[in-house]
Amino acid sequence: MNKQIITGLIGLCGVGLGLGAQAAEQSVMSAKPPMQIAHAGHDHGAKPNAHAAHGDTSGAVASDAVASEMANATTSTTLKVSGCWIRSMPAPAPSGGYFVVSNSGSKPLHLKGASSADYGMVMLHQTTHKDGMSRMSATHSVAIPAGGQLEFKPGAYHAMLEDPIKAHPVGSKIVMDFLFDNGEKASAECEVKPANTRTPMPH
Ligand SMILES: [Cu+2]
Repeated sequence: MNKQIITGLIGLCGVGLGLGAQAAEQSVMSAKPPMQIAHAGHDHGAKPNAHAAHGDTSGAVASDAVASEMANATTSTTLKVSGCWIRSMPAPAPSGGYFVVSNSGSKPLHLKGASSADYGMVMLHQTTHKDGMSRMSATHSVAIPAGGQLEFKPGAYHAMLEDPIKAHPVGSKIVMDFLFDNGEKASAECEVKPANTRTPMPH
């Protein structure tokens, strides 16, 4: 993973955005297969083969599994997704999706995945910061505390929306569905915002 690609990944995750990051993103997109994105986020050092095995489950296969489970899921009465927005990026660059998941139930639950009819693939990502570097990795289980909430935001957990079905101009609304490990789902309407949208500092 060379420095240019890592810079691009940071841009994808919304930590830093600019024309330079967008240009680097193009090199990420041409560096398929997508498992390289998941690979970038792992830091196990001495186990490259374990990375590859994990990466195989992180892309389109996992996305298909989410889609079929989503179809069978019932709409939750205790899990809600609010404040959803999507950072507009020109295709074929992936766009980041940010939102707050709240759980008014008495048990902690996990977000397993997300999907949208407007995108070919939606993945859950986590950005981590270590030794002055930001990395992102695919994740399939994000804990939502009982009676609490978790914010998906730039520089932290986020959704990555890939393969847009059509152009999504700034101001348009996109429906995203979210799948949880109790077999329930939630939907949110997400507003498309400009690429340079700034977010408040973590609080
Ligand atoms: Cu990401």
